[in-house]
Amino acid sequence: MPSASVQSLIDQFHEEADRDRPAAETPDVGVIMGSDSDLDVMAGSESGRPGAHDAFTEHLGFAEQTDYDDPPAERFTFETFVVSAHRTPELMYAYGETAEARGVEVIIAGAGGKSADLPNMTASIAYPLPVIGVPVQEKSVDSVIGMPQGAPITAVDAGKSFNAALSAAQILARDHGELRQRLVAYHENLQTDVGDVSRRLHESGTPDFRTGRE
Ligand code: AIR
Repeated sequence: MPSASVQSLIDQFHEEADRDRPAAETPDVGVIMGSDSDLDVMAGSESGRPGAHDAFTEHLGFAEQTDYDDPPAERFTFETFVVSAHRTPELMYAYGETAEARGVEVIIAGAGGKSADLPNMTASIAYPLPVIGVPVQEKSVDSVIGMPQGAPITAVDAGKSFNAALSAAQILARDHGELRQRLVAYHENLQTDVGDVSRRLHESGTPDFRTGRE
């Protein structure tokens, strides 16, 4: 039996699935993770690597939707939940089952450990919605990507939730030209960064360049 707090989330997902909200008001991407201990990898950490949250909010102009009745003004949004395949299987089922009806177009699912089953199970439950799996640790890779024939999942390398956000935006961009433009602009900035750093390295010489980075 789900606990009261889990049941209230399950009920909310079903209520939202029954509503007929305009696409601009529903979350376009669902980000779920097995535990809030996955947050530094899934969202990004201030001291470490950036993650999906950073890619969405800092590079792609998305906003996080935290209240279905008060959606952000931004056209593209994502929602974030902790959903554990093993601790809360009913919640995982309800999330995957209602995602499409709630307006979600692509799910990013991350889990760590050796039994990282949230991405692969969600891919099966939410099918035909695309699911991008994020192995939170190196040891989670086999568990995330090891799907039987006929049960697809798309996945990124261990820890690369940033790329999962870009992939989700690529999927959405097939129907949304403005997102395509943002993806192209992001890539152009990447190129500029490499060009700038290359020139600085060359012109300062390795020792000075290295000192400048410290
Ligand atoms: N996990 C949580 N429920 C099922 C699984 N497989 C994963 C989480 C996290 C790891 O187990 O995704 O990476 C450890 O979770 P915790 O909550 O013990 O820190």
